[in-house]
Amino acid sequence: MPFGLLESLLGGRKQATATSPRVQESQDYLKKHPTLKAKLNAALDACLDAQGRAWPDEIDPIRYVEGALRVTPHLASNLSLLGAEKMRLASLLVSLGQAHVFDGWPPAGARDDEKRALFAQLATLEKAYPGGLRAYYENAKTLLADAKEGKTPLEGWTPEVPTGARVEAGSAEFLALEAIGMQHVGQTGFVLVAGGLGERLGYNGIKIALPMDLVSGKSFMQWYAEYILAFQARACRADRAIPLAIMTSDDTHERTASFLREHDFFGLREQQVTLMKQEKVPALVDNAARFARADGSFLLETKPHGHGDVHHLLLSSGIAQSWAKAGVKWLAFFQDTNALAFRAMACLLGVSAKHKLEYNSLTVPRTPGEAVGGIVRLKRADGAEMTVNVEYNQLDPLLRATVSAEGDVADGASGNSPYPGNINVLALELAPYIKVLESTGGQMPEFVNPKYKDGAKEAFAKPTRIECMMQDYPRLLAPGARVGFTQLDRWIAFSPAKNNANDAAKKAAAGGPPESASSCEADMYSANARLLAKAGVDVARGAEVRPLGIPVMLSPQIHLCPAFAPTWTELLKKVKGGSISARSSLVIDGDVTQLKGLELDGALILRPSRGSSIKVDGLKERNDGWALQMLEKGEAVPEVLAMRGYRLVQGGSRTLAFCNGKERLVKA
Ligand code: UGB
Repeated sequence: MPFGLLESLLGGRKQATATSPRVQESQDYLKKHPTLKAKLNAALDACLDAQGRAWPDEIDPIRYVEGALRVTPHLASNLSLLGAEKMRLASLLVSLGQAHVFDGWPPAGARDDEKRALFAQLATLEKAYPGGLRAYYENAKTLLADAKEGKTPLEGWTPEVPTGARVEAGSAEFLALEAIGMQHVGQTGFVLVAGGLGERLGYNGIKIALPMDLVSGKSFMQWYAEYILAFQARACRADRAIPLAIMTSDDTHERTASFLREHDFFGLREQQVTLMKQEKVPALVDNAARFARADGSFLLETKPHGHGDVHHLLLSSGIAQSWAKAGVKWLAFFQDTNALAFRAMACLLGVSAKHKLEYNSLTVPRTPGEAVGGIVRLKRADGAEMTVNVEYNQLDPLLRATVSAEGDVADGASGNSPYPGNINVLALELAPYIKVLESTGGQMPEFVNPKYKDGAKEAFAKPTRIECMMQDYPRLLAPGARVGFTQLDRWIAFSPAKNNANDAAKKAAAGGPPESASSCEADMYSANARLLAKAGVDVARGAEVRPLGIPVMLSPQIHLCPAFAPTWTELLKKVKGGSISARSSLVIDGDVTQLKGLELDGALILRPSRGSSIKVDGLKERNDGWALQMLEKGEAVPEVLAMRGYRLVQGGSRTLAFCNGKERLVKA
């Protein structure tokens, strides 16, 4: 609303200019309510103080007055608590049909701190969502109306199998792409989305603090930090650091910040790491998008808005822009518990750079029905087309409604879905990304998924909210934008820890990947065994075991730290021949410059300290070794073991940990 109108309403501050009946009505009303008039004056002063900031358009003066006094008598008896900004928020809520939020408020003097807490929460919610609470409410109403009518965002689109780079892990093409990727990794900014609580995993800590394997004991976070440092050591000048942004949420922020501080940022410089906290959004109780109130307080109930918030946050925090100024050309997004993603990172960046892709998602062959989205080329009758992720819950209905009566099934020959599986490891070119976000204000496509209680789709079983996903970014791009994918074998790129043991066992029994803490650990050992085998090491494989009913191959246990070989190319250069027995444990944790002819039957830890290195040439090591021991039912153990169902018993082992700042040759 222009100042003139508000001022005319208040009368006497300036010459009244507007004379519409509504203004007249409002003026009369204000005459009868001097307290409110004083409040409005204060609000106007606050706006004038804010140097030229216009009175927010969304404030209709009549509703403002009504909202404050007539519609919400509970608020009227609390006027003494409300300054200009609180008045603005209160009237905004009233104008959005949310006056119920103030129901039950006692007059000023009682529970005032709780009332102030609501306004603090509203201010946060208003700021966090692109376009504020009004935009949230309007988007929610539209999406809820569409959901009620059964409309889907994919209506009118027909799916096709997309084309992209399908690369065989370890092939000449893979190695060539790694080489290109390594030329670009020094100009990459990494983005970890770690705002999820991991309810499915059922772990009480933050997921990035979970040990990814028991032989090294390293957390996922340590692994990611070590990888970034290994890339940095190979691709950057000494004064340059590869930046990392971590998206947190109320559920993870404090614990992430203190975890990083406690571990001295795992060797990263503190300034290299930025945390950006995503805020939740109001939960909605009905199709009118009325906000839900939290039990036992005056606060609103809020729910996560999804990992798509990462784009808005990168823009609104200024991180994307400042990285671009510092010479960053690419962004690499990754999830919290998929350690293997980094084994594929150089290849992914290589594909992006080679094919000049604005957006490139890493994919793996998808098991039909699996809870990962499918990458699909969508075409419309008017000629429009786009290559996007179709989320797992939408893929089957889309296929049934268009090209396949059977829905989300295997393509016959391979046993896999014909649609590549999205694993949310994304490489984006930064400059066009910033332009797109600036033009959209960081607003992502959204969806709503209410669970209705009744056939008329009027009542919800529990409050819902609108959500967005990071992989929906290509939907914002203009036709012709360079969007692609990079398909790699699953063993080298994807094995997250997402499910608790019970659910994982059920998933495995149904023929899908278990994605538990144990399978994630086992798949890392297996990938390392395969990598060494490809470099000519004779690696024996142990038998499958079934801790907590989940079938996994946990032997031998091999940990190859990023500093040893962040790429397959480097691993091939450093490793030559040798053998590792099935009962062995090998931990390479530091600068091992050569691993030639190692014959291992037992446990060996190579851990040169920073600045020192180890060169192995024909070392033969045999000792009692370490063993994985299955837990007894109900045994009292730390959570990280209980969720796995086994422990590591450290018997005889040999550790080489030189620290003299030189290279030490270790022979037979
Ligand atoms: N995350 C956040 O940071 N904030 C949030 O609000 C929510 C999550 P989930 P989901 O690779 O297996 C995704 O919950 O949503 C972080 C893709 O949509 O584990 O079931 C969270 O901390 C799907 O297409 O995943 O499914 C975690 O790091 C497929 O790629 C990440 O976002 C699937 O992941 C993912 O959150 C998969």
